[in-house]
Amino acid sequence: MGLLISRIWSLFGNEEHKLVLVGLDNAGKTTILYQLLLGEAVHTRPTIGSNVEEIVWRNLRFVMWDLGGQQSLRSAWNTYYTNSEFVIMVIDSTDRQRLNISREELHRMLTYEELNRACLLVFANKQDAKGSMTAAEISEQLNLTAIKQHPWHIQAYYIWGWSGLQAE
Ligand SMILES: Nc1nc2c(ncn2[C@@H]2O[C@H](COP(=O)(O)OP(=O)(O)O)[C@@H](O)[C@H]2O)c(=O)[nH]1
Ligand SMILES: [Mg+2]
Repeated sequence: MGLLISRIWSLFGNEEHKLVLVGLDNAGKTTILYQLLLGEAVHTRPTIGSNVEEIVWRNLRFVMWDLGGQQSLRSAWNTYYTNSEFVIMVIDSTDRQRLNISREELHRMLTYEELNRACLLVFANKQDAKGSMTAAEISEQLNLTAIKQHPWHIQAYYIWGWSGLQAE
């Protein structure tokens, strides 16, 4: 399903790779991650912070958190960014009200030096839900075209769509 996902899978080797998985609460992060990892993942430190999880699968280390959480925690999140090669942002495509929060957090995150070399993958999730925004709308709302320093891709997605996407 597109270049970025292929690049994620091409990371397999002996070295460990770090990915950051973010999105507002209820966006679908946990669901997507567990689907991708087929239940084989291991939680290493489930309570790094109240809403930060670290999940290891083979040689991939995902640090996952809910955006829009406590401000105090957020300031410490950049310490988890170091050497991350991918930022995966999950958007609930039905959640129009809070899209601006995701936009602000995304652009703020990408200014961190620790993420200089990171590629960005945005999942426009819940495409099956009634009234969901299209990936194009979300791309515009998130102002993705303003991102020049990072390769990025937005993927229309929903949880039951995985088998189809895999076949691509
Ligand atoms: N309709 C629909 N619901 C989804 C989809 N993905 C996740 N959900 C639901 O959204 C809710 C939040 O998912 P969760 O993975 O816990 O979100 P998180 O807070 O970002 O980790 C759950 O009830 C999921 O079943 C999707 O593609 N379509
Ligand atoms: Mg979750």
